[in-house]
Amino acid sequence: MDFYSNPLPVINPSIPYTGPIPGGLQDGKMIMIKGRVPPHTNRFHVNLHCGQMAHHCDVAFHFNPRYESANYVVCNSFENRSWCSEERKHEMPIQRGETFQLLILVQSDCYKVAVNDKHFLEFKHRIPFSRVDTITIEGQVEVVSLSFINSN
Ligand code: 9QG
Repeated sequence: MDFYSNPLPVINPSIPYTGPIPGGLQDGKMIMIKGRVPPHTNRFHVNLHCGQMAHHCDVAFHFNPRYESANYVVCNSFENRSWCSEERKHEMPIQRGETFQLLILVQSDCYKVAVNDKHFLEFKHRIPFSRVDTITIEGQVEVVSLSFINSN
């Protein structure tokens, strides 16, 4: 991996954050988010969007930790202005009040998500990842850095 081919990370973005994914997505590309979840968070999400009008375009991947009576993670896509079928995982690797590192790895058939260097879930592509060009991070979360790591 060539260090110099990776764009500079986004440092301490204010949330909500919307910004471009430099170079778009390819098989092997990684998005790394380092941050902290405040002690009283309810939920936050990371969206990989197809287009820059964040709330008006398709979302290829919605990753949404929820802290309710039970803690769980919702994954979904948003297509033609509607949410599609949710995939829920009743496990929470990101604890309230703690720092975390979230890694989204693009593979040919799915997004693979690891938290704190441990594999957490996969989300099969419903929308071709070649359409994704924008990332949004919203909700009750603090982000220290957002990095894009190219596959070569
Ligand atoms: O609730 O579920 C994911 O399937 C919806 C939420 C929605 C998503 C969706 O309201 O929240 O998490 O844009 C939204 O409203 C997001 C933040 C059935």
